[in-house]
Order: sequence, then structure tokens, then C-alpha cells
Amino acid sequence: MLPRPVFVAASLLAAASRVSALWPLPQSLSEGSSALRLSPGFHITLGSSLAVDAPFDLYDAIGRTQLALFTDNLGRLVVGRGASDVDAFQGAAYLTELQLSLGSGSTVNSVATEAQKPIGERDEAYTLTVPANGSAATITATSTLGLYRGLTTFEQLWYEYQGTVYAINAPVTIEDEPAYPYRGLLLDTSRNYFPVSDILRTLDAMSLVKLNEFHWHVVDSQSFPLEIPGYEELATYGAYGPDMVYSASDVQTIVSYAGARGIDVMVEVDTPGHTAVIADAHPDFVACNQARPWATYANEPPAGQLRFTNATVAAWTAGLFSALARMFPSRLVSTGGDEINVPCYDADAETQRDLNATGLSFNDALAGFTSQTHAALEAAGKTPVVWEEMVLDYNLTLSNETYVLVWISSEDAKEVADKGFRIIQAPSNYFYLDCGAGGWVGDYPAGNSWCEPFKTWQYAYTFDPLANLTADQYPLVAGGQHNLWAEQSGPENLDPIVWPRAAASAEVFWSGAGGNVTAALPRLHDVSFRMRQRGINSISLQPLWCALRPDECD
Ligand code: CP6
Repeated sequence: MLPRPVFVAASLLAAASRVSALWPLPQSLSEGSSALRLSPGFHITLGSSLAVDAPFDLYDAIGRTQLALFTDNLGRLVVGRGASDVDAFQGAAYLTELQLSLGSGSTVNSVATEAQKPIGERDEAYTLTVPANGSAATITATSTLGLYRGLTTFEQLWYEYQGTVYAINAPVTIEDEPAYPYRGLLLDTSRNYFPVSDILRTLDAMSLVKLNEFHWHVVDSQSFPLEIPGYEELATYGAYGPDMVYSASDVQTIVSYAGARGIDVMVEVDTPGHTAVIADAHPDFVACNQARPWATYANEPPAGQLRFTNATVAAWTAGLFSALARMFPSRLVSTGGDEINVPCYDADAETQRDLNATGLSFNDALAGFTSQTHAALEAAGKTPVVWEEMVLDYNLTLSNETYVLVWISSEDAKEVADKGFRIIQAPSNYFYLDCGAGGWVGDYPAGNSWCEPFKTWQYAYTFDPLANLTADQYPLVAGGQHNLWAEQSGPENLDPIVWPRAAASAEVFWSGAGGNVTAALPRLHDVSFRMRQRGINSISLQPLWCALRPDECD
């Protein structure tokens, strides 16, 4: 007998009936039990501090919010699809105005400019009030980014039933800011290509749950779909095809679409491993290019890694990072550094000749290469980001400003913190979204795959960002991210494999903790339904029957 699936208990739904389905949960929330209707003439206004010079992307966000409120058509799921609320909202007051204002003395920047600030300087705090009597609702903040986050929360207060858009929890007061400044999602666009429209839709979904960093793992060993000014040959020879390239103008589209939604774009060119594709344009730059058996020289086919011991290669790579730095306004750029295959370099006569000629150890040569690429980034005003092996396996002396992505295991954060580095939590045992098909050529040995166990949203939701750290190390944790490696993903399964699972880390890192999955589930249903209303194919987590008849679905 298979175990019977467990759906939401009616008692829990009843208990949750007056709780708004906000996601992520705000730091502080007070709500009443009065109904409020959104007036058909509802409009969003700007307080005096913004009236003169509100940035275009804030106007744009206001327009999107106004539209979404009347077009999302989200029936109330937490207490059924609205029918039980009808009595409440008959005769309720109408809300006609939401006023946005910035605190006095705040600088008026675009939302994008605020979102692209260094980690720790991003001001996402806001206060939202919705009176019960129909007088104006307010969002106040000290940055346009805070106002933008407030708009996102405001949208989540409203439901629709038979043409009436209503809330049932007025008056509402929310004071909110993120627990962690970095809340990301990694997308790998090398193993399989994703059209720009898929990336834009992913950015929409991210912003609905207040994620603020798109970690774009744009290239890898399999394909090089990025056109970099001065380095165009990489995409010319390395993309899967001419129609599978992100042009410089595509990058601008993605960066500004993200910025307008409060999201920074951190690009990664993984080095010196994961670079086989560079051989298509520069065969001399790559060791053990497509060597076989590939499993000896790489974790996935094809084998091939940059000859980092070669001075020409190192200078060329530093130049590539300088060019990359000019394409992206973010202060963060990742130089990668994961999964270096040492047998590949051991077998490469050129690398061995370089090491002999310079007298450098493997680690010292790698340190020299990395300091050259990092110096190029620092000269461009960027802060480098690396995968954990750079500091744990190779013990490179990097600037303490460097952010280290912990991925192999959540257990490794402690060691990174002990070395004094700042941490981005991206552990495979909680936050890896890949593996839809349960096995591919890269699973070696077959059946012993990283796909197991499947990482449920429930498990991700129990992640403790501060586990094993001492209190004085807590400030080193910048935040964290879900990751979609795309060996088994493409446009066809992008949304369902990411959403709503990635909402779990969004709440962990905004609210500071996840934890109780049973209490979270009704809110996550709303996340998923709202995403679908916006064209994101977020999956169902229970039969619709349970949403229609919550009292009977236990
Ligand atoms: N590609 C790159 C990958 C992975 C990493 N880097 C990866 C490794 C192990 C698992 C999943 C993905 N496919 N460039 C590791 C950061 Cl389980």
C-alpha cells in the first residue's frame, strides 16, 4: 500500500482564516478582521517627496500593480474561493487611494539603482498601512526599492470574488525589511539555452517573492551563449547556434528588466574549470580538451579546462572579466572556481612545463591566476564571488571582501566562516532544483545520481542560515539561493521545476527563518496560484478540490 497523501487539515485552515497569504512573511504584521473593497477608481499617488521626480521604473511598477490588482482574479484560497467572505464584504468601505512617500531627506534613485547597490547598502525596508474605513492606504520607505517591496506586499492583500476585489483583514499595519540582504536564484543557461523571454518571466516570479539577486551562470563547458564585446568569438564558435546567443542588447534588456523589479544581476564565468567550450575558439587555451574517458578529466562531458598556468591565458581571462564587468552594473561578478579536475592538469604537458618553468606549486599558480582575474574585477569596482573550493580546497588567499558560495554541503559554511569569508548559502543538500528526468549521461556511475533525494520545498524551508556558526560569525552570512543547473532543464520545464520551490528560500532569507511547513502551505498555495495568474507555470501542491472545499479536505 502506498502511503496516503496528506493534505491541509481543515482545522489549520480555520486557524489561518484571518491570516493574509503574504509570502514572504513580513517582520511585523498586525491585521484586523474588517473587510475592505478596492474601489473601481482605485489609484496610486505619490507623496510630495516623489511628486516632482519619481523615477520611470517606479511609475512603471505602480502601473503594473494597478493593473494586477484588477486582473489577477485570485479567489481567496485560505478560506475557500471567496464564497464565505461575501457576507463580510457586502457594505464594506471602499479603498480609493494608496499613497507612496519617501521619508524626508531620502535620495530619489531609480528602483534599479537601489537594487544594484553593494550587498549591505540595499535599503528594502518599508511600512504599509491600510485603514479599515476607506481612507488612504500608505507605503513609506527611505528608498524607491523599499516602496517597490511595499507594492509587492500590497498586491498580496487582495482577492477577487464575482468582480469585487477585496481584502478581509483591515486595518493592516506592516513594518518590514529583509533578514538577509542577498536572496538569490541561480540559472544555468549553458547546459541548455533559455530564450530571453524565459529569463524575464523568471525575474517576474522572483520579484513576486522579493528575491533580489539573479545569479546568471551564463556559460559553462557545454556552450557559450554570451556575446562579450571584444570576445565575440567565444559565442560565435561556442554557442549551440546563432539563435542561441544572448547579445549585448539582450543583456541590457535582462539587466534593466531585473533592476526595475528590484533584482541585481550577478554574472558568472566559471574559471578555470567548466571551460571546455573556450577551446572551440581558442584551442591552445584549454587543457585535456574533450579528452576521454571524460569521467577521468571532468565531472561531466566534455572535459577541458583553461590552462591557468599560462601567462597568455591568464592575461586573456583577466581581460575577459574586465569586459564582462563593463556589461553588468552589479557590484558582484563570480569567477567560479568549483570542481577543478587535477588529473586533467597532471596529464597536460603544457601545464606541467609551465609549472616546472616557474617553479610554482599547483596551488600557487592557481592563486596567481585568481588574483589576476580578481584584480581586474576590483579595478572595475567589483567584488569577486567564488565557489567554496577556492578557499577550502586550494586555500587561496583572497580578499576578505570576497563572497564564497557554499554548495557542496551546508556543513561547509562553518569552515568558510572560520576563515573569515562572507557566505552565500547555496547548499546542494537543500537548494538544488535540478534533476527532472532522473538520470542522464553525466550521472556517473549510473544511478548514483546527485538527484537523490529530490529537494522538496518543505525540506528547503527547514534550512537554518546560521547553523553551526558562532554569534560573531552571523554577520558573515549575506543570504542564500536556490540553484537550477540545467543539464535536465530547458524552457519546457523551467517554471515547474523552480516554482514554487524557490519561494521556500525566498521566505527563509527574507523573514529569517522558515520552519513550520504546515502553517506555510496555505500561503504557498496562494503564491503558486498568483504566479499562474501572471503566466508563470508554478505547480499545484494539492488538488483544486481542497481549495474549493477546505473544510472537507483533511
Ligand atoms: N556545474 C557547475 C554543475 C555543478 C556545479 N558547477 C553541480 C555540481 C554538483 C551537483 C549539481 C551541480 N552542474 N559549473 C557545482 C557548483 Cl549535485
